Amino acid sequence: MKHFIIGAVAALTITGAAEAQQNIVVAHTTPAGSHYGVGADAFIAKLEELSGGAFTGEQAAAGQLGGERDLIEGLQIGSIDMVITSTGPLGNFVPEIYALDLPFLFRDYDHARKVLDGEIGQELIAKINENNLVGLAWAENGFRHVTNSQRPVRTPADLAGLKLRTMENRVHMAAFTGMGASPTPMAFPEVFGALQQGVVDGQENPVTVITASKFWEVQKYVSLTGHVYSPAIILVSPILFDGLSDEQKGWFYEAAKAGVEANRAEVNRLEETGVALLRENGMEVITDIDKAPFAALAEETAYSVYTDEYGPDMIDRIKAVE
Ligand code: EAX
Repeated sequence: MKHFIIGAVAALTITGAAEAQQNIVVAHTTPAGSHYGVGADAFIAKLEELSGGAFTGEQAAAGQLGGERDLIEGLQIGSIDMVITSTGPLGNFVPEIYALDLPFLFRDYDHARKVLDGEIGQELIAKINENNLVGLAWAENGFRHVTNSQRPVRTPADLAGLKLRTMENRVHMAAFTGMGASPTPMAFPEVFGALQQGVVDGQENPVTVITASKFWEVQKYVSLTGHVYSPAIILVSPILFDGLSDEQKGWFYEAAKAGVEANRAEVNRLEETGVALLRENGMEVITDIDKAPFAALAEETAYSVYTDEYGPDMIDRIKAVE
């Protein structure tokens, strides 16, 4: 009898708490300590603070809930709350986003952040919001570089015959076909195993991801090609978001800003320290790369994927941002 009473009181307390609290799961594909993980933690901390604990949060890191395409689909059907994802698979849902994945488009980090934080970034978030998704803010993955297990890559000729994993992104696949590699699209959670088993020879990702995923365990060479800037975005399920009050929505936007700030600071840190880490872990880093021939080939094949449908206006506008 005594036990029964204690049990009943405890159950009431838990029920009360459950009604007041909502736990938000932030899913992504890289490890919990990565640039996305740091961003997710900052988002969660800010959301908890602004809501006075009404919202709590946790990460579902390292692709435990699926690859980025699966995660985006999950947002649309409401099985996933929130996602931090690269734009890699997003063009499959919102084709206008392909503009951001064009190779050799952004000059540097300042240029990319200025575009994404400005009018163009807002316009593209509006497009995302028209497609059964809610974009909160642009975050960052970083400039991508080619790694492989076979040989140092310095010129497009060195890519010939290399089986290279790309994201599930038509622009990237076209770019690598143009540069002479054999692109193999694959979801990120499968990449480490595919490299390990030799299903593919190489892959391309920013220093952020190469270090977080310890690709040095399965790759010998990294060429600092910086062939494409990889944006990331913080997305929330429209099913979750539509159920929030305006005040609560405001907390999510505010918390997303804190997430982006922490994420970009971590990208900056890894841009400064990451290459040394790759060397320390035995990778041969190829830095003497003439990007011009890569750019010429990539642009020839990749830009038309976007311009055939939408014309060159957006590209010109992005390039014009100082
Ligand atoms: O967003 O798929 C990729 O290569 C991405 O860069 C990775 O999932 C992080």
